Amino acid sequence: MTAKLYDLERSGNCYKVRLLCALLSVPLEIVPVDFLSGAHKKSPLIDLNPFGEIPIFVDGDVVLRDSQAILIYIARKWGSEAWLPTDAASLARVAAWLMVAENEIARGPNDARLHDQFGVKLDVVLAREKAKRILTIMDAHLSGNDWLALGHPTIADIACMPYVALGYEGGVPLDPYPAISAWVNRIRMFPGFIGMPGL
Ligand SMILES: N[C@@H](CCC(=O)N[C@@H](CS)C(=O)NCC(=O)O)C(=O)O
Repeated sequence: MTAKLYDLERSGNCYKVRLLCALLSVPLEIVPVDFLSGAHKKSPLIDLNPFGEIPIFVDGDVVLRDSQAILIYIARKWGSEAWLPTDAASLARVAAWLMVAENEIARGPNDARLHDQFGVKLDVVLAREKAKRILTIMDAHLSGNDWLALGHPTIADIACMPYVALGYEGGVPLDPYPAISAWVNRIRMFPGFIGMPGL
């Protein structure tokens, strides 16, 4: 049975899932969600995810919310050990960057874009400050490393890339961060890479 993704085209969180599935050639049924009319806050979607958010991923009996959790599932089920290693230290290093996607990146460049592109009311000055803080750390890290967590690409790179690359839509362009720009370009070169609007 083909896995199903409840999706919004301009969502970086949904895009991460589409991207990993494309890279691993996992067939995916895309179910567009009428986000503007709040379909994700109503039945039947709210029954699948009481948090009222997308992406939602359904693979048979398995119903998952949260893009990072979904990447873990896809990598473990369809990917090689490389995308999500099982040894303790490597797994923890990948997890640490998944947390950055969920925290510093979500509250930095993602929030700035939500404000500018979707009119979400939030403190955009603070979001841009947070964005600059995490982008500075990432740029320094990527100056000496090709990939975020390990010496090869992992789901950490897939989880962190979209909102960093889309930051310019929230007034946080990548021009001051050459190592991040080079990393985004390396990801673009993956066989099977797909983009999304703005990226
Ligand atoms: N931690 C979740 C966040 C998901 C999320 O914020 N999704 C947005 C779309 S990109 C959403 O559905 N927002 C609905 C809302 O906040 O009301 C993930 O990584 O999937």
